Amino acid sequence: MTTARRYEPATVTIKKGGTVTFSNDSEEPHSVTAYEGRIPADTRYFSTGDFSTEEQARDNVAETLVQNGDTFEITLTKPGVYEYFCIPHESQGMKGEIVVES
Ligand SMILES: [Cu+2]
Repeated sequence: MTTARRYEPATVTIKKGGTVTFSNDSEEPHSVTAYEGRIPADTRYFSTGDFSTEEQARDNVAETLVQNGDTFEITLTKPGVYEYFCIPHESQGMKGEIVVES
């Protein structure tokens, strides 16, 4: 997560069972929040703040925020594409995706 309000890189490809670590290298807080309809079916929803639905995450923005210097890790076991966004900066295009290969 960068000062340009972007995830860098915006697309990451991993093998199933792999882990992605997000690091906030900017001065302002960001979230990593999955789009509920844009992750593989029958997959556990994820968002920073440990919310189980996108609506809950959006309703509790303050609890989703990752501060400067902090990290968030996610391990994904199901192949597919996982699209996510930053709640405060979604409208500015702060979005990314994780591609999990089988
Ligand atoms: Cu952000």
